[in-house]
Amino acid sequence: MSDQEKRGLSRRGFMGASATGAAMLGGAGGKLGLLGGAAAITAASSSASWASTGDHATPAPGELDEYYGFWSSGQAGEMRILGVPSMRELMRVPVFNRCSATGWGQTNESIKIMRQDMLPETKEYLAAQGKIVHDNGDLHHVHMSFTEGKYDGRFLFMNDKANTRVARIRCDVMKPDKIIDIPNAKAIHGLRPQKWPRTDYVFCNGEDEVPMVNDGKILDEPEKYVNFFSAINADEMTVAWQVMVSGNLDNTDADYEGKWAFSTSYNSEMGMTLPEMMEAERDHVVIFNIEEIEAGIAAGDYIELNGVKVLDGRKGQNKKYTRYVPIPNSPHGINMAPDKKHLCIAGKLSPTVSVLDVTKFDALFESDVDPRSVVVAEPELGLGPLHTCFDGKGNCFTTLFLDSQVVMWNIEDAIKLYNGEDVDPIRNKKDVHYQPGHNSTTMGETLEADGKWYLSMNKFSKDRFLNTGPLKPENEQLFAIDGTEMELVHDGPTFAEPHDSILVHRSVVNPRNVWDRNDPMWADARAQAELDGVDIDDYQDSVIRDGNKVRVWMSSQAPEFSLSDFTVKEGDEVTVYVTNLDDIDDLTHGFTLNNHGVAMEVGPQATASVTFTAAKPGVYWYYCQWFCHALHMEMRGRMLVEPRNG
Ligand code: K7E
Ligand code: CUA
Repeated sequence: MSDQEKRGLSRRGFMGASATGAAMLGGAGGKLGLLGGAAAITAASSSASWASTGDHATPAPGELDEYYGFWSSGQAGEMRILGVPSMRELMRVPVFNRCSATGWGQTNESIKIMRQDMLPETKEYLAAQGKIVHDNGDLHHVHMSFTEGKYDGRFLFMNDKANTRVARIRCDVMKPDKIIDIPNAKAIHGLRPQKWPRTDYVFCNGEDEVPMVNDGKILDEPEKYVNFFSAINADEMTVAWQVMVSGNLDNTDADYEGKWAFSTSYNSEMGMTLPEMMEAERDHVVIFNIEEIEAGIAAGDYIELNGVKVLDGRKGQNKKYTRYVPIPNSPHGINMAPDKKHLCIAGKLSPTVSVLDVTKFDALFESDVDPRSVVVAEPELGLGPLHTCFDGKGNCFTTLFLDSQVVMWNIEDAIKLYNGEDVDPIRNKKDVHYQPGHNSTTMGETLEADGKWYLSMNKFSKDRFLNTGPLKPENEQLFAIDGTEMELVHDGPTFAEPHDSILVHRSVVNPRNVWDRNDPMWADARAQAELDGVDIDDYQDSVIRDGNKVRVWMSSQAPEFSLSDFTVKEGDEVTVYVTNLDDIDDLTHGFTLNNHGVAMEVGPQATASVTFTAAKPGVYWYYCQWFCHALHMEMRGRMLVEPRNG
C-alpha cells in the first residue's frame, strides 16, 4: 500500500485515516502483517455499506505477499503480476503487445516466438502492412496449468481476442515461449486449461461467427456462419481439434474429472444486430464430451480445415460430441466449483446463476432426457451476474455488474431452494465501486480453494480517484473472506483493463533469479555464434561482416559493454547480440541505440539480440537503459556509420 492508500484514499470510504496510519506501523513486525491484529483500514462513511472493522493488515514494506496474482490487462495486451494481499504491482510481462522497456516485439528472440506459429495468412497480411508482428492484443483470461486439479506452477495460458491468438508463459522465467494463431475461429475469448488428470488441453472459445471457409465467397449470409471451439495441445501448443458449434461462445471451463469442457454461449439466435441477438429468452451452455470427441477423431469423423481436424457439434446434429443446455439469458461467466460437482453459470441479462450438476451430464449423452434436467439450482441473486468464484467451503461469490455488488451465496442452500425448501441462499451482499466484471478468490479455481481473499475487478472508478481526464482508471478491491463478514482491505486504481485474475499461493510458483545460459530462448543466437566462431558464454567483442549484413557480438558486465564502439556502413543490416555476463540477482542491462528505435532488456546471464538498418552516416551512441551500477550512465558506446560509397 502506498502512503496515500494507507491514509485513506477516497472521500467515499476511508475516513479513518489517522487511525489507519498508526495501525499500519503497529502491524509492521508481524508475520506478513496478516495476523498481527493491525487494522488496515478503519472505514467510517455514510455512503459505504462495507464499513470495515479491520482485522486484516496487508504486508508492511519489505514483507512478502502470500499469493501471486496473475492479471490480464485487456487491451493493453500484457500479463501483470501482483502481490496479494498487498496488491502491489510487481511486474508487467509483455505478451501480445510491443514493449519499449524490454524490447518485446522487437528483439529477434521475441519476434521468433511471435512468428514461429503464425498462420501464413497473418504473415501475408502483416507483410502488406510493412509489419512483421502484430503490436496489439486483447488479453482477457490468464490461467495456470493443472495437475490433478491443482496448480502445478509450470505454465500460464492466455488468450488474445483482438488477433485470435493463444499464448503460453513459462513460469520459470515469466516470459512467453509460445504464441499461436488459431485457425478458423475468430476472436478467441474464454480460455481454460484442462484440470484433470493434467493440462493436456487448453480449451478456448471463438467468439465471433464467420463462414466456415471465410474466403469472401460467403458474406452476408449469417445462416451459413459457424463458430469454433478449440482444444489446444498444451505441451506442443498446437491445435489438437476443433468443434463447430451454434451460437457465440463466450466463457469456458472444464471439470475435475477430465470428462467435460463447457462454454457459455450468447446469441443462440445467431443474430447480426443487437435486437436479433437479444430475441431469445434463453441461450445455452454447450457441453463438450472429450472422450466422444477423441473417439470421433480416431474414427475419422471430421473435416480438415486449414490443417485442423474439425468435428461437427452444431445444434441439431445430435452427435455425441456436444449437448446444448438452455440457460437464461445471454449467460456469461462459467465456473466449476471445487466440490467437483457444481458448475455455476452467470445469467448476465437474467438475475440468476444456473447451477448444473456435472455428474448428471453422462445421462444427457446417453438418452433423450430433458437437457434442463442437469440444472439443480437457479437462485435469483441480483442484476447482471457475470462471474463466480469459490471459497472451498461451499460458498460462491458472484459479481453483479448492474447492481455494483458482490453477492456471497451458498450452493447447498440454493439447491434446497430450487427443491422447494424455504431457505435463503444469500449470505452477504457488498457494494463495490463500480460495475464488477471478473472476480477471483485465492486458489479458488482449484481443489485447494482456501477462502482467504476475494478480489473484485471493477470496470469503472468514476469519482473514486483524482480526475485523470476523460479516460479514467478502473478500480480493484480486495476483501478478506476468512471471517464471518467480507472485509474490504484494499481499494485502488488500475490501468486498462484487467478482466480476470488468478490468485496463486506462492509455494506453487518458483521462478529463477538469473537465466540459465543454455536457455532455449536464444538458441538461434547460439547457433549463429557457433557459425561465427564466437563463444557466447564468455567475453565477446566480434564484428562480423557478411555482405550487407553485420553481426556485432558483445558482452556486458557492469558498468561496461565489451565494445566501446563498432563501425558499420550506411544501410547495413546490423544485428547486435548482447550477452549479459553478470550473474547477480536483479542485474539487468539493456541496449538502446539512439535514433534507431532500438531498445532491449538483457537479463542476468541472458543473450538478447536486435536487428535494424544503420541510418545515415554519423556517430550514434548506444547505452544501457536498465539502471545497473553507479556508473550506469557511463555504460555506453558508439556506433560509427560510414558513408556507403565513402
Ligand atoms: Cu467477463 Cu472477456 Cu472474462 Cu471481461 S470477460 S468481464
Ligand atoms: Cu548496464 Cu545500466
